[in-house]
Amino acid sequence: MHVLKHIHFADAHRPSQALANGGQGYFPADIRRLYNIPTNLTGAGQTIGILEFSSGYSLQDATLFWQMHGITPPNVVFVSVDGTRNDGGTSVDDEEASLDLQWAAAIAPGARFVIYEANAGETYPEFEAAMLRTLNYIVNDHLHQPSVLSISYGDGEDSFDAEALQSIADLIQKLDERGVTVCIASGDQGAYGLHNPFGPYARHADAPATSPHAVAVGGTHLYAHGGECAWTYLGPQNGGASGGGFSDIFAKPPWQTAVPGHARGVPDLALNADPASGYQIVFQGQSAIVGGTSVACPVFAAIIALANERRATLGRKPLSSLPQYLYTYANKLGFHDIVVGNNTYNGVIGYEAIPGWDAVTGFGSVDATQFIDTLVKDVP
Ligand SMILES: [Ca+2]
Repeated sequence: MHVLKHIHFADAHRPSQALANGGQGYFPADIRRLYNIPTNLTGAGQTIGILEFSSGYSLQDATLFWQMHGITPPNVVFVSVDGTRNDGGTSVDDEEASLDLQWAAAIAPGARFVIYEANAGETYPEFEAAMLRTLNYIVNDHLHQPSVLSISYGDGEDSFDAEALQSIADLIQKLDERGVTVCIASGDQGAYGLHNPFGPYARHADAPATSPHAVAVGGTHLYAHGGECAWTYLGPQNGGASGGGFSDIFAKPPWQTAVPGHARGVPDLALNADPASGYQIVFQGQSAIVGGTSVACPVFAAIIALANERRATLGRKPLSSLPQYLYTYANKLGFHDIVVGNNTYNGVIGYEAIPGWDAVTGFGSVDATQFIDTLVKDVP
């Protein structure tokens, strides 16, 4: 088994017309502008935890990326959950940790970053165990105390043991109750949802993003003028589609009144993820362009750190129960509703982006200024 990352490189052999900056991909300043991210917040005083499974990073790559964009390198702490070392970003499997750190810090450069590293193992049960080990570690990590976590790993629920997924969801609920918002990528294989391309050819929602107390972050295609459609599979040039659908394990939480059916629906929201409108990173000394809900997730986690920073200045606790409040305050949060596209993938007919919540992009992307204002003023 390979590690279940939700990352896609842009296809260098099929350069997309949509890539920003003359084909270099989006820069931090573009994403800040297009999502209206407040310029007076940096995440100062906040700690963002990033979970990595057998994926290391190079601080040299990250520092080069930040310096290219005028970002002061943040404080980065490496924490090994189980003795797994940071391999320094030297493996081909290290794009995940690299992009997570580079882009979360691009949006919240004043925050402190804690990289929780664990061994992914070789099998699904080993990966489940690594996820449980890491979440348990963070529950007991009174030293670093992150207020938001970013998890860009997962696979269709069927790949995992239902009991293990329940245990993971219980830990996520415990973290959320303590003021740790857990953000999880909804996957890059559309409604099909499996990394394994050989079936079964049916709809699979992605775990652990289906955990009811996690925020599931899906994917869009972001145009340079700011309009968006769902990340929709067009062919090898854009490699995937926004993960989304309905859980076979978790019932619909009471706050998902906007969601059809009786199951937990994902994603809750979405940000740019299509590699054809991808993000620049520096990897092994070179510029590269990446996409995937793997990037949308740390960008969203960083926006939550900005909201918590503003809440702290007003004497308010870090956000808790955010998954619930996304639905309660959906009309005030400044969502950009996405109504074009679908997540059909690998021969499995997916869902359509429609007005309001949909199982491709959730409520859509955000106007971050309005989103944060509501999270600070209206959410207890
Ligand atoms: Ca919609």
